Amino acid sequence: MSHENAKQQDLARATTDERAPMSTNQGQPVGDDQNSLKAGGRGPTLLEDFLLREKLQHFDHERIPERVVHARGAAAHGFFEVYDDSLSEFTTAQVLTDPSLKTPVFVRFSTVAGSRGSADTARDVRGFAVKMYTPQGNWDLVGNNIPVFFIQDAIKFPDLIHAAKAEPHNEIPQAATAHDTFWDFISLTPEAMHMIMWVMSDRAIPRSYALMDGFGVHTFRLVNAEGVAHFVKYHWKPKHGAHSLVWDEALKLAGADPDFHRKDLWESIEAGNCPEWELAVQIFDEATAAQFDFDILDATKIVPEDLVPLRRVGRMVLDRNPDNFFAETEQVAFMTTNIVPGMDFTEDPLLQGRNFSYLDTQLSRLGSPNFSELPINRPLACVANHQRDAHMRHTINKGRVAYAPASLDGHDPAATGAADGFHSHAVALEGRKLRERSPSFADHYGQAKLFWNSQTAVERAHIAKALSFELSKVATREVRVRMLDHLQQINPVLAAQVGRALGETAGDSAAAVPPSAASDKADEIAIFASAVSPTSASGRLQSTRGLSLLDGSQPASAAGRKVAVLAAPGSDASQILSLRSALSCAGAQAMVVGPHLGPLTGEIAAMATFANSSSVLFDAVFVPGGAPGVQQLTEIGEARRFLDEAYRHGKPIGVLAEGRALLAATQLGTLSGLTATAASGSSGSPAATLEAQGVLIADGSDVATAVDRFVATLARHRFPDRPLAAQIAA
Ligand code: HDE
Repeated sequence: MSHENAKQQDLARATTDERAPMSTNQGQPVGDDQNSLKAGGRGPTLLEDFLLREKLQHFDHERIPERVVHARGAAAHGFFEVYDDSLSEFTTAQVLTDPSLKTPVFVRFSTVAGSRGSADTARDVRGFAVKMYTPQGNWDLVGNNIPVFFIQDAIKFPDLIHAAKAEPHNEIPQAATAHDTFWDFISLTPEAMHMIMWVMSDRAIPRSYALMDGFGVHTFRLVNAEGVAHFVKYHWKPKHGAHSLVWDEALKLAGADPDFHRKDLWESIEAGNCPEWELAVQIFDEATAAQFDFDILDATKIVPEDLVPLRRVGRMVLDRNPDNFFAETEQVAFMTTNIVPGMDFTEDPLLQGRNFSYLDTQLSRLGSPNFSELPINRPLACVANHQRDAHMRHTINKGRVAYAPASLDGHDPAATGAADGFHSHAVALEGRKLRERSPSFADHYGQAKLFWNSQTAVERAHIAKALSFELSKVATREVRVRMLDHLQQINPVLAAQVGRALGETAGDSAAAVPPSAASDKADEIAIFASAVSPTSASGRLQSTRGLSLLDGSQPASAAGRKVAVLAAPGSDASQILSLRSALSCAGAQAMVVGPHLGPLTGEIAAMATFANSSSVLFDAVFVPGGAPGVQQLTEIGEARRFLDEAYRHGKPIGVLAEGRALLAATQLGTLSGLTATAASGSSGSPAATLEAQGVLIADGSDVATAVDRFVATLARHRFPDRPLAAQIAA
């Protein structure tokens, strides 16, 4: 039986058919589960009613503790395959070297701080935990969408999490770091500054799980057949690029659709737009590591891609939604200790602490050391050892030998383990026992600067905005000022701009400009435009590729995007059909939003209304022609707002033929001087100016070309530096 079939069958065995005649958990047929057994029609209820007791007792115990971190998550099944056997130079792990293997995977994405019911779009790190059911046992790569971490030593983790979570006296705020205890801890923890730059960047508000990077974070080891080890960093690169929301959109989405990311993952898979990533590795030896000006054991540091380029070695596709959220997504138990022969840990003190923690946490969450027997956790590889009993044991071990060495019943006393079993790499160790931080972990600002320098001006402006937002929510002035001191060490203009938002003088205050609420005000972007040379006079790397999302390195793709088509009775149905088919060819989806649900025009029906949706739920907005329809839309405030808000959030907008009149009726139309009927496209006209900002206005003479141009614009994701955005109230 193939690996994959075995897993399918395994999971199928664990499901029950809900359409079968009802029974108790003991298999007794149930005749009526809607009325309890009573003495007389009006009671009392009888103690002998085992049907009632079982039903209530099970319900009363339905909840298990949520994860202390990463409680809010969504997951999917899929597979991983390597492209070739080229990694066999470095490792004996079959999953990384055998291209004929299609290894089943289960991947859980999560936010960190919020509880199970919190909103998906909170500013937060995203968990990116991959469980691979390999022939050599389970390999869990329990990573994040950010390649570094807040702290260097696991002993600080409880403090970090206590500070980041809702404050303990009143449980406020939910799923947010914009509060005193978090920033108090951070401002007293300089090692967190690099991570803070990432968390305040747009990386912390991804567009979707499918459009974000993943990272193993720590440096790990790969070990080859000769026992030679190399260091490795793992990266997941999304096939359709890494893209983000904008902050105002993320805030609004938390109300409009708290399940935004969860739903996107689910719906993409149901629609056959299966999320896909490439696994990339950075592999280097001890001698190379010794030359870096940072310690590869320090999880607050990346290995810059300019020093060690990525090598793309395989791909992972998520193609099946879970059947049951609790049984799979909730009960899955990831553990950093799940590695397979040919891999090993490093002495990273954060990783070492994690290796204690994850096994431990499963006991309190899942209640028994037999959690590994749950269908979602069970390996496909054969399990054979002398561990026995404990709560909820499923395996029925046969025979009397539960020990080794043993000679009874055919056991071989000389057999102590598999010849090709796991061996820890024989790392040379020396030194005294001490409780202190290595001096090689001491630089806390170098890579924070590297990250800052590697960002575009727009991204820097967003970081400044995010810091201004978060710190403005901190009530204690000393904490705010302490943070400004750290920012000053990273970049004086950043410190000055955030200082200005906080009413403090800091950094290069001559450069600071009055802050606005909108994310992309031109002068706020311009102050961050200065470029930095890639290396300093001393040869130190000052910027590197791989850190910016807006430097043009992301692949252009419209796959997985959702477009709102604003329509009403009388809108041009054939234009909508053209758009729909062009989008579907590109792996994107059109959803018609109208004044009411159901049939609108021709064969077009509205799937959403202005009352139940808004532009934040979409990646772009399109308005077809058809004068009567457009006329109706022009009179609907929400329809005009749809376009204004989409413009403010940098989203592609397309208007065709008479659809132009709706755009002309918006704030954007007024501010840009666009009229309802003027000829489009002449150079210098408002339409030509808007087109350069991703707002396409076409006259309807060539619908096919107009629609193709719109899809190409959609593939560019966002147009972040729109000059009129700050003036639009939406
Ligand atoms: Fe975790 N982490 N963590 N963490 N972590 C957990 O394990 C912990 C760290 C990460 O979808 C817990 O089963 C310690 C770094 C993910 O189920 C817990 C330390 C990274 C997930 C735990 C760290 C992560 C967890 C909570 C510092 C990125 C969700 C429930 C030493 C590389 C996995 C659970 C899922 C979950 C402990 C630091 C990622 C308590 C002690 C660094 C993606 O065991």
